[in-house]
Amino acid sequence: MSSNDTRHVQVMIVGSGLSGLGTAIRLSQRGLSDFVVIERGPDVGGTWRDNTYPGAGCDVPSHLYSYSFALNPEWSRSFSPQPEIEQYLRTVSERFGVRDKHIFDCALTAARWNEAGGRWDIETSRGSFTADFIVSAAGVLAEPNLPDIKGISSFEGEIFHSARWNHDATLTGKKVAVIGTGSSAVQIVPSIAPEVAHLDVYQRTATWVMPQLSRPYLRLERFAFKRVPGLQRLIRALIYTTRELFVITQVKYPWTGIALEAVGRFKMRFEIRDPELRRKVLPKHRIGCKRMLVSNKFYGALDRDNVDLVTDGIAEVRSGSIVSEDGTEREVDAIVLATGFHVADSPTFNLYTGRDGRTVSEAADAEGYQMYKGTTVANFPNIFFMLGANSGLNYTSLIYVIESQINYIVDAITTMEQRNLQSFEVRLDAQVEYNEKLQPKMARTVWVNGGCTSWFLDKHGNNSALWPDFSFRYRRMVREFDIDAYDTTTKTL
Ligand code: N01
Repeated sequence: MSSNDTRHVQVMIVGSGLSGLGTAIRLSQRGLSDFVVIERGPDVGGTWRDNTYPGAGCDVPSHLYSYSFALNPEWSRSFSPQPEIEQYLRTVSERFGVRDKHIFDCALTAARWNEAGGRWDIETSRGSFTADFIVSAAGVLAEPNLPDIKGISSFEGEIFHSARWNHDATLTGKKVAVIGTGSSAVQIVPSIAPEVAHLDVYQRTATWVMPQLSRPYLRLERFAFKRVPGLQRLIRALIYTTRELFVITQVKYPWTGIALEAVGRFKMRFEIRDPELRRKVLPKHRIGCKRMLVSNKFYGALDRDNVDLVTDGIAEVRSGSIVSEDGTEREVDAIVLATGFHVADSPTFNLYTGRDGRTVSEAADAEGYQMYKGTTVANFPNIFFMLGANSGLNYTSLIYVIESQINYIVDAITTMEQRNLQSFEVRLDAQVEYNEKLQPKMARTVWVNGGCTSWFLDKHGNNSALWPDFSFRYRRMVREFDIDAYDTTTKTL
């Protein structure tokens, strides 16, 4: 690794989605310029660059789904479509002057902690680096989960994952299957149903669907967002507070969940004519156990004459058909895999090797996927995992957590500089104590006792994805780098 071509940086940011881009901007605002962002794709945007499926959009209101330091009066709708968010991120990267800090089409291939040097040795598809600190901002919903279904590799038609939409494939007039009924599928199904000849939607688990309140903004409103001082901040605060109440549904008081389930049942009655279909889409778990879906068009699309909801499991895929477990064979020209992502088992975690020679994945296999305050891990000095274990939110804007973690990271790096420190590593006892306090809260949530499985759970059945409390409490917890929880070493001359 120590060839002359190896470039040293103080901070290497891996990934340029919302987390990595935001970190780059805040580092440069704090006068820290010795950093680079490597991005495996051709541009910034992360999940909002990759998910280009028909109907893709955000189910968190636009004014909250923006950086606090880059409000956007130009949002065209109350809930933004994917192309607008992707464009917003590109514009922000230009406006804050961090594009030239990026190396695009550059994938991390390995990062190993160098104990003697007190730094990371890093291999990428575009050369070697060393770095004092790594910010892993690779994204939670970045690695498509491709289902291991018998015969799937023998399928001869078009087949692709929702996050890798093949825009060259024509679905118009074709027999199409969508596998999965999560947040991606509820947007895809209504978008393609009117154009395909026939659509089979394979549902493994029915999930609660809530009303979608999206509407275009009037010109007058957009004018006001631009001209009325504080208006956007006020709207953000109102949306933030309303969304924060959702956590009560999932963490605290079940009666609010019962009320929302009543809304869900009413929606089914109102939007679905076929009683058999209504029976099939009625969830068996408590609302919020899986991420609530948001759509006014999904049930209507399932109720169309050219759409069938298949609830018998998939037994096999053949060259031109899908066979369900009841033995029915359905011909199909194209398959869309709306089957979600690797989260706790993301392949990204195989790339980082810590002080004891184990990768993050190996450590997680042995001890469970746990971190300290959702971002640092014992045995892995000088690295931050953005949106790491138990720092996700499923009811409000993830950008709120991202900006909270950026505060912590920037404070950590400046503290290390001010104190002339070389390395930090969270103490194992601090990490264990933190998680021991977190788990009883988690045990009360609907995510673990609501009668479902979901991508929130790791392979040990623990919810290692979500933060089980109000998001403002998370922000308060990481407002400054608590160096006492860390072992540190001093720089040598
Ligand atoms: O993925 P998912 P997603 N055979 O994991 C099914 C965010 N997001 O891409 O429920 C058959 O939710 C699986 O079935 P089951 C949001 O945070 C946001 O839809 O496991 N089926 C499920 O139905 C979201 O939570 C937005 O039984 C299989 C589906 O595939 C996250 O992304 C939009 C299967 C996967 O659902 C992920 O959403 C889109 C198999 N082998 C995404 N394997 C918005 O803001 C999996 N499934 C609107």
